[in-house]
Amino acid sequence: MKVNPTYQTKDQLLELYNKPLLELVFEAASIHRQYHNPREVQMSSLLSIKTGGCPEDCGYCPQAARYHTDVDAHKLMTVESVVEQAKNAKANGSSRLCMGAAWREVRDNRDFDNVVEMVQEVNNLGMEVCCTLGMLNEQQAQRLKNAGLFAYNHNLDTSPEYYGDVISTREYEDRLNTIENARKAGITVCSGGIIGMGEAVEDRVGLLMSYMKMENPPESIPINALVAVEGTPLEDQKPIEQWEMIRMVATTRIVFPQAIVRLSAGRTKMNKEAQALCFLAGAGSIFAGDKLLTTPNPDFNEDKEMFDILGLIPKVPFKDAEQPVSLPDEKIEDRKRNEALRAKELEVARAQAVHNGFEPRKIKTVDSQA
Ligand code: SAM
Ligand code: DTB
Ligand code: SF4
Repeated sequence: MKVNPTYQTKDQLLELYNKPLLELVFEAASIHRQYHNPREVQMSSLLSIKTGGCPEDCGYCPQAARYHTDVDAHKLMTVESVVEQAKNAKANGSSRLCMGAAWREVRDNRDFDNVVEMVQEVNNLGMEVCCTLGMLNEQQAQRLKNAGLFAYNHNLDTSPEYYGDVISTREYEDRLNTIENARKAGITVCSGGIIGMGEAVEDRVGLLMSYMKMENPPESIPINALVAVEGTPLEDQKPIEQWEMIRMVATTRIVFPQAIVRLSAGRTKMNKEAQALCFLAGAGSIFAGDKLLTTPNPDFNEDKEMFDILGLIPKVPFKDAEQPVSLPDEKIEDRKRNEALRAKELEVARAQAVHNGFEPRKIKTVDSQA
């Protein structure tokens, strides 16, 4: 049961969201137990592989170039450093790595080739690989799929009605298209939203309605509480009540019984008791590690203590679907062949030069000049 047939209209969803809290949590917990092991919670790590300097105007985002925040723009990380970070995350118990790039959209350039290589390498470590790179077309999605991508994250963020109050540089429809492209390539979809941006409860359930209308709703639905960052248009938003996060998690769980509901950004403002209610109400995952993409998150030890207190166990990778196979990527293989060829040519030219009596050129170092 991908969508719960009991709740079909916006009014029914509103009524559900506003139910007496413990009734709502009880209903969510009952459904959660039918489809999931309630002790298992996936630990997923986030890694910002390309930080800051984004041309978009998402009102919540510290990485938008136009807002004056503490986030500096960086180049894309190297494949080697991503692999190192992935190994650390795995050693700390994470079974999934979500790589985020502050891009409006994916472009077919060397950076994307490197992301494809990152996906191959991290998948070969035995972790579920998720990417969130902005908009992407069908061919790009297919390339990521072939590399072994398990999930693509692209959030609708809020209802279609409230969306325009938060973002103007890309349409709701664009987001739906990107989700569709990932879906067509056979990648699982991770898509959710943010609460606490000044929206009404109608917008929170409006977001869920958007997913209900899909032929295939997302396998993974992250629920974020706004992290209000200084310098962004939403910097003055008051933190939402923890009860709202519990209600949103519970409502999402009831409406999409099979999806993994992710208790995402905003946990530094939540106590363990409120998080416990979220797990009871069906949250099946957290982001682990002391940083989300650019903002703070509880550290590993804090979460380990919480797991111990609540009797939770980290979920192993690929419990719900098979591990994708990483196939060789034509473009990367071509480049590697060309590089090897050029290196060989250089070697031959050097050997020829030595054979003809030319000394290989000595490079002066600062020391030898002294
Ligand atoms: N640039 C890509 C995009 O927008 O699709 C990927 C990265 S973007 C940071 C991924 C998601 O993080 C956003 O869609 C939003 O839901 C979430 N996010 C960003 N800033 C946030 C904040 N301050 N508080 C809560 N969630 C946030
Ligand atoms: C999602 O829904 N939340 C994560 C992940 N998907 C990419 C991102 C949260 C980012 C919070 C703000 C920051 O750290 O920059
Ligand atoms: Fe750019 Fe993504 Fe941030 Fe929007 S959410 S400004 S697209 S990095």
